[in-house]
Amino acid sequence: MASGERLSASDALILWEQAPLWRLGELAVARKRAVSGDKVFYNKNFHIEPTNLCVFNCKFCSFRRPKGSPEAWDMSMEQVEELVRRYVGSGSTEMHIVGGVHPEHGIEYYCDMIRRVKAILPEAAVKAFTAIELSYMIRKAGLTTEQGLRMLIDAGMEAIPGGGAEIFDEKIRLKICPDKGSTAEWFEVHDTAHRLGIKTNATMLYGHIEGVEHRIDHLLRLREQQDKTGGFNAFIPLKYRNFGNSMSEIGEVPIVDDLRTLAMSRLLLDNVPHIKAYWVMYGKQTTEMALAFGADDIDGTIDDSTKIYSMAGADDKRPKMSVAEMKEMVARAGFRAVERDTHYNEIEETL
Ligand code: V47
Repeated sequence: MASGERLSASDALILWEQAPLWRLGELAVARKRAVSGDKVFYNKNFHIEPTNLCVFNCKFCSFRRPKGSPEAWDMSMEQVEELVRRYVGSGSTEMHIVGGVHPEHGIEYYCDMIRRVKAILPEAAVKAFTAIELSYMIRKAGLTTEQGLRMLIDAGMEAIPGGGAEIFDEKIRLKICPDKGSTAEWFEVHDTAHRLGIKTNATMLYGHIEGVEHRIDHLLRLREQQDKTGGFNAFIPLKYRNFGNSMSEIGEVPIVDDLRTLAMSRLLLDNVPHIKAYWVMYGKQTTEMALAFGADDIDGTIDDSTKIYSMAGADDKRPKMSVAEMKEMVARAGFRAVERDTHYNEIEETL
């Protein structure tokens, strides 16, 4: 590493398991500084989660409800529009649309949804649908991945979030989400999007039954993809939260494991510019610490618009963070908060 060589799987394992925590932080922050200096990015965003009905039944998921459950929801198009109207004039630059994989809706429905939300808030980018949702709607329509993505892009989709990656190792994936779209499908969607000029994010669900070697394998598969297409904007490690799902007997990993995972993500993914500490999932205190371990993005204002993590046991039941609060957090960690849009263009502060 000191010689500028890329980390191999075996070196990464040694570093991950044996390096002192402070040293990992030091190495990761040095890498972060080389990429983004003293900046830590945030955005003004909100989520739309149109439904928690889902054709898949992932064991780690606390969000899904079966049809007929009193806790299931399935928003109408009018309800989606009503939600978006609340943000007119708010300065939001991103709408993050993700939900369950609905059994009935087709790709036309999702194109219509994108067109309608864009008509209400044209200044906000649509970052929409995990690769698993995309793959399902595109296959259902009998289209190739390229044809399907082109339709959604024409409707106004500008970026793709990182969800659905879970863990790429096929054996572990089969145990935690046996009926979900495969690793190959996830890569097929991201690879095609990159080739069409659409930037995407990538995630990794860690801290359940996988080992460090599976996390390294996951990160190296992403590094290889990034070498080919360069289309990943950000990587987001997602800590498994154990409330209210069918793997609840598995405990949650300690915070030091989160910090090592963040630092190792920064060091292994030497070709991915941004490492995001998603504050909704970590909670605010761990997110502040994450900035000492190579993260340069904390995600956004959220405005109490996502339920995936509160339903899985995250501390904030109604997650929202003001710009002032984000700036204070970043300053306490010794960095400078910079507002960005979905494409990481910096947004100048208006006084
Ligand atoms: O794919 C579900 C994860 C993801 C649990 O791209 C869980 O900017 C932990 O991908 N414990 C969806 N994680 C969320 C996601 C995301 C979030 C924020 C920003 C971006 C981005 C992407 O949530 C799922 C799954 O990996 N998840 N259940 C759970 N119990």
